[in-house]
Amino acid sequence: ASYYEQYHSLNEIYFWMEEITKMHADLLQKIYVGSSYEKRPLYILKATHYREKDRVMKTLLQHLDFYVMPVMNVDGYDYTWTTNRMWRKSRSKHGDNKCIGTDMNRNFDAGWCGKGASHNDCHEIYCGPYPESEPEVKAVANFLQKHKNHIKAYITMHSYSQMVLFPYSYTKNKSKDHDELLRVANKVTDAIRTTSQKIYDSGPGAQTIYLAPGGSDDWAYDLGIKYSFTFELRDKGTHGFLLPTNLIKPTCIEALTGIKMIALHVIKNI
Ligand code: 0X9
Ligand code: ZN
Repeated sequence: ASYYEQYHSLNEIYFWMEEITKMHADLLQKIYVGSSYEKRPLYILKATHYREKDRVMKTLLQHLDFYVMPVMNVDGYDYTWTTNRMWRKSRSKHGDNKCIGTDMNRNFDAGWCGKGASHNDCHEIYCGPYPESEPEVKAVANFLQKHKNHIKAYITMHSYSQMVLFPYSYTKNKSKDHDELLRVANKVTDAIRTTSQKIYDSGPGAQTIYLAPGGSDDWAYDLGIKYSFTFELRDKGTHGFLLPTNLIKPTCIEALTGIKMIALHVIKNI
């Protein structure tokens, strides 16, 4: 199996980011955007310009740049390799809290800590002591804020449940772009069904999965980034968060199909 069909430790991913950006210095840039609670660096890769073999990718890269953050929760990710494979939260400790970790997808300043999040630091969906209390969340929010005028779309990759979600998740109210976002999400799930026979559901987060305030998708949307999505990748619960290695590749192909559909829609509407 290739490098991309295996799971990698955080240090391997750091090494890979360094190597790939050196190897393709003409197309790729590594941008330092801040540091984690445990002082690890946070990086975003920027991919520019074509010289691409894939026809659709070439068209997309002629019109758009892609920013990719391979790992946002660097501390938590490392902890899943050293100590607890199922760790979800950050690794921060606040004040006299009893427990470690804030749910980064409850820590953005969008309907922060309403119904669907918890003020209890020992819970998996702890929203943190205040919005953007997590340095990783602050770093992503700052980056989006700084680039909001030229960011056309935002996609955050999660697992699992096979869904394409869009705002809102902090309220059951429809967003003002609901109809268009539903059309785009349906284009994504249709394309995935055609290419991989896998069923993904689509809809606004609060109605489709559950109320979950403080998410990055809702925050990016309210910042003015209309095409804001959460992909919940494979599977639907058979393996859950422990997706077997042989399913990495087909899952990535689905994710990429979705990204392409969104990017094509964005290009048409620039
Ligand atoms: O609960 C979440 O944060 C996401 N599901 S997961 O199992 N990957 O944790 C759903 C996120 C949907 N979007 C927002 N809540 N904004
Ligand atoms: Zn998630």
